[in-house]
Amino acid sequence: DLSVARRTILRRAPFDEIDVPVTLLHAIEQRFGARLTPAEAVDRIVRDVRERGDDALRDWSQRLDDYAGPLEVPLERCTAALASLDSDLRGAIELAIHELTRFHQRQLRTSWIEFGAEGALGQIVTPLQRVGIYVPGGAAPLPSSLLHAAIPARVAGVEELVVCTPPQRNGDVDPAVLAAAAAAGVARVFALGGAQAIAAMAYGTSSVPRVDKIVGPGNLFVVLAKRAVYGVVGIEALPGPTETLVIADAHADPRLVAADLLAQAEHVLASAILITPDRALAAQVQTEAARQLEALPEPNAAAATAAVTGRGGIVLVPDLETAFEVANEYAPEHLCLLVDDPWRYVGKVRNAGGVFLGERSFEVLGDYVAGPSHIMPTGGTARFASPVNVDDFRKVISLVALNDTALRRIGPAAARLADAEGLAAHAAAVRVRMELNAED
Ligand code: HSO
Ligand code: ZN
Repeated sequence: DLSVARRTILRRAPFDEIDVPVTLLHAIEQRFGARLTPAEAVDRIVRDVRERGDDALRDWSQRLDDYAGPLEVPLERCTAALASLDSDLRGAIELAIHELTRFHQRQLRTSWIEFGAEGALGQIVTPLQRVGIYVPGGAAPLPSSLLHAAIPARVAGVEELVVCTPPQRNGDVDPAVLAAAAAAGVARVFALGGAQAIAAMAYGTSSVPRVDKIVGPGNLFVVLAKRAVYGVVGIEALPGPTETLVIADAHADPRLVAADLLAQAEHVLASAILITPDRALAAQVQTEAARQLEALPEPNAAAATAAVTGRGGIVLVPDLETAFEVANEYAPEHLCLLVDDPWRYVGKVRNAGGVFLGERSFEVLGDYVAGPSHIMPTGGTARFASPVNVDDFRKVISLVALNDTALRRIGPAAARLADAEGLAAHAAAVRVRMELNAED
């Protein structure tokens, strides 16, 4: 029911109120000798890394990740990981890189300079020099997330990519992540996770270089740390748990609807929601989802169950018109249209990270090989934010090269505005030139 749904599954918990692993809170309590909120703990970790650099990094890695190995993973280990990768997987990574490259090349904006009688105006579009990519690790390392940040950055022309990814329990870094780093041309990889990794890239330490911008998803600590260092360094967003919203009508195949919901639902803390005007479809999807859940291994099945029951579900609406209204309000990361003739509805979409049209164009393709980056705005931020794209890695420098002709036309207005603001030196800087002009 729609009004109930609006108060429950369509109303997300704020990103900083989601579950935190008890073990992590416990480790923090031990280290600080006090019960801190995650945000307070993150602030202290960030300050500590800023003040003590590498020593702080080693301390926190030891305490929170139980890791005492070297901070940096030598590039030779990445190239070796790529060389010894199963050839199918290597081919898949190469295909993903190819499609990501092709898509992002189409996004490139150009610099422009317009010359005229008054001189020239323009903009120089220029890449960021050094970018840090956080790649989630631990229980669920995602090499594809490395590619979906690194390739748009490479296409943008970023000189140096630095990756931080947490060490696993056995002290190793996931070999597929290392291989992806080598394939994507990453310059340096650090076995470093959590808030300490974000602080290291933001401030720089003896081992970890300071970057211009940090991108990529992570757990709550990572996201809180990105928020804490924003301003010292750029960030692309505060990525929260992933979410998908499927709009389906009577034409949809319940097996595919259920498959797409579960595919997204198996991510940590995900939400998966179906909106449909068709009661019969809703019932079939429910049966199908239960059947498909049984075929899933653990811990995926448990995660998926929580996502479709606790944080997601099925919302019945009177018609498709209402479905799109609700979807725009919710502003999902992924909006999947399993309806007859989906192109008819594209114009109705106002808020979504990505739109997937039709049964053969589903989100899992987008997660890996379709072309756009799968790092998309979550938590309703699709109201104002975009997926990771080439412009995240480039900036504009404005170019002003005017002559006396321009000065004669626009100078007096500048002087007048300066007078109005009481900025006498500004006004004088204009008038001294107008006087020089008058002398010639
Ligand atoms: N669906 C996730 C991305 C991902 N899926 C990575 C698999 N690997 C968030 O868009
Ligand atoms: Zn996914």
